[in-house]
Amino acid sequence: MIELHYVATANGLKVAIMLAELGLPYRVVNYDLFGGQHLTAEFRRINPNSKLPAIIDMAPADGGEPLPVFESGAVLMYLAEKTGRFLPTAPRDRAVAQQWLLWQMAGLGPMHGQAHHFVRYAPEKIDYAVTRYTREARRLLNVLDYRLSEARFLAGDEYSIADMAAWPWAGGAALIGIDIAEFPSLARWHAEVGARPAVAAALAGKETGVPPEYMQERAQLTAEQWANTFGDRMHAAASSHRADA
Ligand SMILES: N[C@@H](CCC(=O)N[C@@H](CS)C(=O)NCC(=O)O)C(=O)O
Repeated sequence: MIELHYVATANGLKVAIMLAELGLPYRVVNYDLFGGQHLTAEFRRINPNSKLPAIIDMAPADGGEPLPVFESGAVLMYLAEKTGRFLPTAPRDRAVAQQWLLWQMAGLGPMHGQAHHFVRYAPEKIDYAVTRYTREARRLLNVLDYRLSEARFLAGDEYSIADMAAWPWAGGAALIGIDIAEFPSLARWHAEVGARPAVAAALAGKETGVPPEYMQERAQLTAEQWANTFGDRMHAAASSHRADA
């Protein structure tokens, strides 16, 4: 049994997709990010970085105590290794899958994340930041389009955790004003992956589906919601282990 600590953002969806693909039994613990439910000492013991998603494997292969894993890319790799699925085994193919997974984690996700922040969440419109990050977001979609013009999936012929990681971020580009129809190979791949029953199930699931408040083009946050996600309360959680904090 896997416990999924979850919010239905792009990073959360990656793991919901993987769990649906695997058909493993899992239990979802949903968090209200804007309400600050992720800022507790209890959740910090699961993820010291106080971000979602994370999992706890209640029955790890070594038979030891429940194992928490955080960082969505590490969670995908952990589940792939646990089950022997969705990560190629041949060294060459595995290297290709891992490089695209890490490219998503280090590039596509963080840069699109900044674009979403400055386009959708920043209380003031800062032209330089909007331009800098939406241009970079578009550049990364071009990289994805190029790769998918030469291969069916990111790792090659096989659908893998690299696709699961990149897919929710590519789809979210609409919210920062980018239409992925501009990128023909990316759009072809996006439709093919999106048609997988597990992907549809993760997107629409009772506990994993995306609520409309996460889809707002321009988010309206109260001061308290702001403090919980981008402001003082979120920062204070990182030093909460020290008496002087
Ligand atoms: N690199 C991390 C990013 C996790 C992350 O930033 N999660 C967001 C939701 S997508 C979050 O928990 N935000 C809450 C906050 O920043 O307080 C991963 O891929 O797991």
